[in-house]
Amino acid sequence: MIALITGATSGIGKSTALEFAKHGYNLIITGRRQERLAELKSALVKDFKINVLELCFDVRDEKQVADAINSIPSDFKAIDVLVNNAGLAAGLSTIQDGKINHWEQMIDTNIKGLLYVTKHISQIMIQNKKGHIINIGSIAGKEVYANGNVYCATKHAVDALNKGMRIDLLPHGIKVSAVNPGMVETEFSIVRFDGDEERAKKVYENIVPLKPEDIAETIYWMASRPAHVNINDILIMPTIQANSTTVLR
Ligand code: NDP
Ligand code: 8X3
Repeated sequence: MIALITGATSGIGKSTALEFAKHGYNLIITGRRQERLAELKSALVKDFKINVLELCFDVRDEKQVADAINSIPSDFKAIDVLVNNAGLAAGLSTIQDGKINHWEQMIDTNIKGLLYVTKHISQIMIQNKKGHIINIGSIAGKEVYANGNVYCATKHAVDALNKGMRIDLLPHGIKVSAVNPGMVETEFSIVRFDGDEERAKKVYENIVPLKPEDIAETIYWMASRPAHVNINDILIMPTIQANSTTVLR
């Protein structure tokens, strides 16, 4: 079995790579940070004796996506699972004060990047007559919170695309699912606040957030249901979080 995981250099994607490796999957791991991909590859090969292909590319660049996917050798082409995980929030501010470059980064990564990868990989899955696409959305794709405007919009788009892809790929026997997490402690908030680690730390202060492993286990569980079962959508929250804004601290 083969899984391709985007954004495997950190957080949820990295934990998902470890979870699938634990269950014997061979992996295609992707991200922009080459060194991290190389480190993860050697750890996975050493610890789990699986085959790993690293593909270093930026999901925002359609040519890079196409070239990387076209370079996949035939022994890695029978992709069973695609985890569309690469994504980010950039900034947290009102619409009137939002930074255009933050908006473009989120739209280009979370929507367009996910689309580019999906287009190319779904074509391979259609040829193979099998596959499962698991999209990582968010509670931000189900609700909108103050200052979350554009990030929430991109995750609402992922929610819509998850539903749309499921319709389009139904005749080809390809499953489409989404995992929508609440707060997960990863590098997410460091990225959101442009590297401000102190501010990021405060997001998770005095709470027990989800761990990336919790999401990874859920993704693997979805992927390992019997052939006749598809989990369309899961919303998974830390126990201390009732919705986007109600958090017990
Ligand atoms: P991290 O910042 O820890 O990981 C993000 C991953 O995405 C990294 O591996 C990064 O790799 C990759 N990535 C980002 N931009 C690009 C790009 N342009 N091209 C290729 N890869 C990219 O955050 P998380 O693990 O938390 O985030 C993973 C997903 O989970 C995201 O879609 C996020 O929106 C979603 N999510 C996160 C939640 C949270 O609270 N943490 C809650 C709900 C959803 P690299 O930098 O090497 O390119
Ligand atoms: C990440 C969760 O609540 O910061 O998608 O938007 S939240």
